[in-house]
Amino acid sequence: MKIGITCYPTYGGSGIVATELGMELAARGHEVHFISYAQPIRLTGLEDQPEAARRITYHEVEVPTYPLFDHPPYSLALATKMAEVAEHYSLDLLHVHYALPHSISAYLAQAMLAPRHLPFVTTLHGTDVTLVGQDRSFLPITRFAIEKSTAVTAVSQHLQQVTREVFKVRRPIEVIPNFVNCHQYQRCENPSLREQFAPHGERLLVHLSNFRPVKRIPDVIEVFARVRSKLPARLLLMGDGPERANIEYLVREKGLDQYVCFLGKQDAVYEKLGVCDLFLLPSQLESFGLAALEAMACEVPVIATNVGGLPEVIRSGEDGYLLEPGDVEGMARCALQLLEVPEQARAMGRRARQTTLKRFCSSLIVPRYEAFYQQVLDAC
Ligand code: GMT
Repeated sequence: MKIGITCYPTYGGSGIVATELGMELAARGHEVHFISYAQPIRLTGLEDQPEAARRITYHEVEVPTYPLFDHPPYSLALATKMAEVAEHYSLDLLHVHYALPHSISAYLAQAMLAPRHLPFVTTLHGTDVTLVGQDRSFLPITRFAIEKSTAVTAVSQHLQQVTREVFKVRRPIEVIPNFVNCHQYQRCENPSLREQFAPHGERLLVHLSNFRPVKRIPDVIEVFARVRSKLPARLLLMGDGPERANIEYLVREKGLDQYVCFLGKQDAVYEKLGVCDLFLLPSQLESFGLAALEAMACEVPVIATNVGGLPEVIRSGEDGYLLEPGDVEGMARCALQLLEVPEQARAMGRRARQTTLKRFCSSLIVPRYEAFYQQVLDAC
């Protein structure tokens, strides 16, 4: 198949899923065209797969600037590029990740190419529905985007249900969960890296996100402070975003700065996850929680919240623990219980890896996308 993929190319779960999907599809023989305003950040490591790399093309969307345009019209530039690429490379379909504005651009591209029919699949990732879609001003256009898509997928049953409730759409929404490449994401005992982060054999906790308020990173710090008061421990914070400065301030205020390491945006997150003992994700809401899955693949148990799609990913008591948002006391108790007996944490981490292997490996999920595309094409 010849597939055009559009996503937000910078850090964020939806862009990561879209990029990993494109690379996996190319490795399976499909021709993949990424269409976006910047090269997707995870589009790396292709030197090791020259065959797949030959099947991947990146098309940059240039947004015209003109004094009249206070707001450069990205959605229109994207629609134009989608139509151009679809025509020139005879794409079979477009797959857009995140409803706004990508589905609307795809809808326009489809209209521009008529009478030729260019189907487009929209994958809903979460914040496009739960945050953006619920802003009243965006609700009608998000609903329109969902209705006009040739087919729609959601990354969890929770998101499927919320989408139906919020937008009152009756059309089918296929649940295809997120995935992780289980060969790449695995535990890697790397004593020198671990020593770099925990030089005195301390327990190593980790959090990875785009540092947005919905992630509740102050709760990560609260839990860590409680753990650290009982056990020697260090905390790695990976990622960056609008909350970073507040968190740095909070860490200093609590006198924890020498125990907390801000790594910023990272490539090859699996290398760092693979030396950690415990992952914290105390989010207010997660439609899936890709970062938690990445940790689980690296045999790192997860303490997260009992919200959104997280219970579909993490079995509380097996792969980690799920608690109510804001329950930092409970999270600290679970963390201590696990970290006080390191073998217990390792055993839970190994179970988390088993869950990942059984349910979320790219080798299981990517074929579901292929089958879904075929179904879409057969119905056209
Ligand atoms: O979490 C974010 O703020 C970013 C957002 C995105 O679209 O990049 O993440 C959403 O999509 C991810 C990939 O499907 C999911 O793993 C995240 O749970 C979801 N975030 C939320 O629902 C808050």
